[in-house]
Amino acid sequence: MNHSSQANTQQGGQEEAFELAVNLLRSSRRVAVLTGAGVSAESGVPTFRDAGGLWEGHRVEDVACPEAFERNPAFVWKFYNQRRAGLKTVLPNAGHHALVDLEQRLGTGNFTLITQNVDGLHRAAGSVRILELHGNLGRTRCTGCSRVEDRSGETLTDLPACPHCQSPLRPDIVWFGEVLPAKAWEEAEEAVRNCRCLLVVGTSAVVYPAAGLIYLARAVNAAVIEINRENTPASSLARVSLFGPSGQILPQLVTRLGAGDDA
Ligand code: BV8
Ligand code: ZN
Repeated sequence: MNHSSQANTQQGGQEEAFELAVNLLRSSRRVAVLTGAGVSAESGVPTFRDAGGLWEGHRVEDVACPEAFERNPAFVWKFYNQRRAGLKTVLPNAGHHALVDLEQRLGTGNFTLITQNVDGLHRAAGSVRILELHGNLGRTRCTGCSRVEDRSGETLTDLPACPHCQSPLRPDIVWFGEVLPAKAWEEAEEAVRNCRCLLVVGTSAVVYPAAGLIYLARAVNAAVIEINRENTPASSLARVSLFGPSGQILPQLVTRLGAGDDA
């Protein structure tokens, strides 16, 4: 049965859904979390949907892909340099910090944070067990010698060259049509296969294979809890959906989880 409560419906629905979510988390020894751009929205990082999935009138999928980089690397780097510059002014929000608390409460080995985000905010907040499925805006990868380097905070030109072999650098990002990093993906599948609860936060659940992890959770009878501002394809798979901003909902969840301990 799927309990979902719109934040603006009768208080009972929200309270009942919250209670169920807290109980599901409390009774789950191992928890996996899948986050998307929505968890960083309250930090001021625009989601893909906010921009209507567009950047300078182009569909993100048409810019974030190898063909676009092949065709016009400077245009693609302009897209990424603009987002890299935006990261200098953003900080983790209360939702990121609540996920750090949850990891500390469950302990290493019982918590895995799988993120589609490339903004590095989970690590900045202090999360430890993080699997970045789609790469990271701070890192560059050389198209020649394949070296991956952390260049966070640096301002790169629109055609940066490798300091080691002078070949063109690319962002260390998984583009549409590219495979995900094998190790991160295998560990993400493993974490979901072994979890008892999958918390799905701030994702439109339309990008694959990441969204497939939600179906995997169902296949192993793990409880899926969704936190989002609106219905998504994950909502029909969720045992409970909590609708509202994750920066408010996550801290409330973790606080109530802790409160139950003292009771
Ligand atoms: C692959 C890096 C093939 C780039 C990213 C047709 C059907 C199905 C699949 C496909 C298809 N055609 C092609 C595909 C495959 C494709 C895909 O899934 N396309 C989608 C668009 C249909 N996938 C791929 O190409 C993947 N690779 O398939 O390889 C292959 C296989 C074998 C061998 C060779 C090749 C690669 C996918 C990775 C792409 N890279 N990121 C970059 O960031 O520049 S994906 C990118 O978009 C993000 O990383 C993110 O994952 C995704 C956007 O999703 P969200 O994070 O969910 O963000 P979004 O804005 O969509 O939603 C935000 C949500 O938050 C909303 O629900 C909103 O309501 C909510 N929200 C907002 N504010 C808040 C909130 N919630 C709570 N609180 C708030 N305050
Ligand atoms: Zn190089």
